[in-house]
Amino acid sequence: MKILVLNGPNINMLGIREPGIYGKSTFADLLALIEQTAKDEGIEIEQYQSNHEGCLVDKIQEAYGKFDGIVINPAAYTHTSIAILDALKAVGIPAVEVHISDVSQREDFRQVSYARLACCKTIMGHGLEGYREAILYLKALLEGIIGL
Ligand code: CA2
Repeated sequence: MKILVLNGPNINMLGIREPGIYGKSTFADLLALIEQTAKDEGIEIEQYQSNHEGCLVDKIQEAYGKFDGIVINPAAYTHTSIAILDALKAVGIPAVEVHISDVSQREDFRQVSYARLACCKTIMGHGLEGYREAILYLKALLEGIIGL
């Protein structure tokens, strides 16, 4: 089983500012948590972060035929990017949307998620742990233990 974990703009700055919203953990901590989850669960995982919308679209397209699932935190592109939505729809790979913060309790402009329209589940407000939950959810889905 191969899962692609994608992170959008500024996620690489985690832990540097706004600990009240995103916590004190760093991006390196996030990468390590995902690596450990992959090891524990016997899943092959590739991680990719970009500050550029087109690079994220390219990575989603390249996942076609190679990955069984996608975990994606599109960050600010969540609220603006029809291109990421279309790419997720185009590849048709089961995808889970993750947000570190609870975007439902934040500014109005964060209430829209285009990516969500192509995702089978959204996990928000669980901090970095949300990524682990997303991976476990995809694993159960892909193994047929749970349904959509
Ligand atoms: O809660 C999330 O995971 C978000 O996707 C994080 C994005 C934000 O634009 C989304 O609305 C919700 C922001 C990524 C991190 O931005 C930082 C800002 C300041 C300091 C460090 C990171």
